[in-house]
Formats: sequence, structure tokens, C-alpha cells
Amino acid sequence: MPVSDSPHHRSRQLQQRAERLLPGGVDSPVRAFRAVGGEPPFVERAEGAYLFDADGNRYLDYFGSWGPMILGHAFPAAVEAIQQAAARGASFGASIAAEADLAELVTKCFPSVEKLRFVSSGTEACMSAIRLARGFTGRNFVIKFEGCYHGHSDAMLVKAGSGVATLGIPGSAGVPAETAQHTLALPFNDLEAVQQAFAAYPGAIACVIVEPVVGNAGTIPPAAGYLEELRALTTEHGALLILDEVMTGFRLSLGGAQQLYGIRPDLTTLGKIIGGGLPCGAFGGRADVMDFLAPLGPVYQAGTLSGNPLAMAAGIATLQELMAREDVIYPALEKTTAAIADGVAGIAREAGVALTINRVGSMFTWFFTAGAVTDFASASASDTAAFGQFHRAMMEAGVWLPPSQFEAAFVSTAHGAAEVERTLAAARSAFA
Ligand code: HOZ
Repeated sequence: MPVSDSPHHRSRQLQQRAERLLPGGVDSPVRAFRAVGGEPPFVERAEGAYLFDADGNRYLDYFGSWGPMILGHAFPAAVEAIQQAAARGASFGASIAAEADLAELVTKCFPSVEKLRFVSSGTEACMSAIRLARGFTGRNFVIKFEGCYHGHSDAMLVKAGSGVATLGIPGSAGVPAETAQHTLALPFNDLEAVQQAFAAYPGAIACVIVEPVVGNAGTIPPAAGYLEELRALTTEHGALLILDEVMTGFRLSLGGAQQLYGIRPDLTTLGKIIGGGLPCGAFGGRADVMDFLAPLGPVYQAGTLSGNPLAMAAGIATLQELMAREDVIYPALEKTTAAIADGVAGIAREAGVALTINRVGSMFTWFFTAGAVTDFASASASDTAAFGQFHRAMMEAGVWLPPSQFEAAFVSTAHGAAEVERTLAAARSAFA
């Protein structure tokens, strides 16, 4: 086929141009498809459950902008709210009423969040929450878990998931050893490791930060009692418990994983859905801890675009919809996601392909391994070459999965019976 007749001709042209100007042609590494092979389409627009590329191809979307698009793309109420806000001015760098409007909605959904601060990304939310925990406790050490990703701040890139795991790199160049010397990276779902760390560093651990359901090593649920015990251990040792709900917040339930598992953390970090697709994050929790932030307290944190009017408008429209239709939305997401995840697993089984599905609500991962996946070590036992082959075949069939074995797939309210059928048909041809 002549190159110009290729169904991806325009995307290739755009990629070549981007590569001359942006490292790898991307602004975030996982977008480059390096772990799965194939070439990333350039997106022109999106609607509901579908992405449309620059060549006019349509893809059923299973990464949903990496999580935010729980209501599907271009959700009308969010689009209208953004348009109206934009017409009033894009950014003021001064307080607006909408910040407290969105904060009120968040505190209704997350009772553990008594006060919060908006930032522009999940990275900022986690980085700031950790600084606050250190400032509040006067301690330096932080426990994180292997395969969990809390954004790309220096101290959190130790044994991180997401793109770091995808590219198989141990951390990142440019992070001085001194910067990461207070980060203790322990295996997820291993309580003994946490007990030993508290014993080894008495009175020195500021906080434990954890993705309550790991999404950044692929989906990995907590073992029964694990989160409860993290809560008990942090309380016993005077450390703060930070639940990183950037992915799980408003997704696993309106109140995130903490509602699902009945855990009350000291601090919570949020991102993705909270901004309805616009750059927005937040961290919040106990009022006595949050009041340690400047201007009330000694912990400094700031941001020109924090509480941005467009992000607040999109977040409010999104949360209002989730809150108004909670009873319908979450059971529907559960049902649709189960049909997709289990349906494809059944097709894989018939084809003799070993697959382990991990799913919690509307986030899931098909791990190409026969063994249970309970931590980053067991996730890493997956056959990533087979995943890459599957990914390319699904792309060919018009289904766009997250381009890494170590990322979660997400389902939106715009995915319905037709999308389930389309996915199963694509999987049949992929496994054939
Ligand atoms: N880290 C985010 C979720 N795994 C995706 C953002 C990105 O790496 O591009």
C-alpha cells in the first residue's frame, strides 16, 4: 500500500513533525507507545466513548484520558460550563466563588476531607500532601509502595509505576540520591514490611502514601484487611495516612476507595475526575493538618493556576452529575465493566491464552500471566510482549487500550451494550 493510502498517513506526518519539536514527539512518555509497539494515532476529537484520529479513524476508548472522563468525552453539561466560564475570563490568579462551590461538593463526597486546597495536577497534589505531612509531623521519612505512582516529583520516582514501570527504568536520572534517601519503597500488600519499617525508623516516618487500589502497575486491589491495618499502624506510630485517590476518587464510588473500603485517612489526594478533564488536582483532609498550610501555617504551597475558573466549572459540572445520578451511574459502570473484563477473559481462555483479570468497579487490567497479581513483582511476571501484540491487534480492530501492561483501563457511562459487543468482537479477532 502506498504510504499516502495508509489509514494512519496523517497521524504519521503529525508524529514526524512533533518529533522534531517535542522529545519523543510527546508531552508524557507513555503516549509514545514504546512499550507496545505500533504508532500512536493523533487525536482530533472525542465524543462519548470514542476517539477520532486525524485520519478519520474511530476508536473505542478504554483509557479515558487516563481516568478523568468517567462521563465520556465532551459531556454536554461540562462543555457548556467550560464555555460559559471561558467567556468570563480564563484565569484571574485571585479567589472566585467556584473554588468553595467545588470544595463543598468534594467534602460532601469525602467526609474525611474537612478542608482542601486545589492544585493543577495529581503530581502537585501528592507532592504537596507529603510536604504537609512532613511539616505537620516534623519527620522526614515517607513510606510508599513499589509500583504505586504518586506523580513525578523527585522523591516519589523511587520504584514507581506508570511510565517508569512501562519503560522498565529503576527510577529517573536527575534525582540526587540525597533527595530520595527518605523514601522507603516497600512491596504492596505486605504488612510485615510496613511493621518492620516502623520498627527500623522509630519516630521518623512522617506518612504512608498509598494508592488504595493500585492503578499505576495495572489494577491491583488491596488484600482483605490491608488498608485497615495501614490505618492502624500509622495511628499507632503517629504517622499520617495519605490515600492517593487521584485515580480512584469519584471512580470506585462517589467517595472513592475510602468509601468502598471504609477507611478514614488523614489526607487524600485527588486529580483526574475532579477537574472533569481540565488540569486540576486537590489535596485535603483533617482541618488541623490542612491549617498547617500557608498562609495559616508554616508549610508553603502555591500555584498561579490553582482553582482555575475553567477547571472549577468542569469539575462542578462533573461532580454534580455524579452526585445527582449516583444510584444509577455506579451500578451501571460495575455491570458494563464486568461484562467487558470477564467477556474478554473468557475469549482468551477459549483461545488458550493465560490471562488474569484484576477489576475493581470501572477500572481493570488484563494481565498476561496465569498467576494472581497482588503486587508489583507479580504484575512484572506478565508477558509484556504478548500484551503488546494484543494491544496492536485491538488497535487494528478500533479499540484503544492503555498502551502499557502497567496501566489501568477505565470504562465510562458512555460505554454501553454496543460497546461491550464491539470489544468482545475485537478481542475474538485479536486472539484469533
Ligand atoms: N500517570 C498517569 C496514569 N498512569 C498517566 C499520565 C501519563 O503518564 O501520561
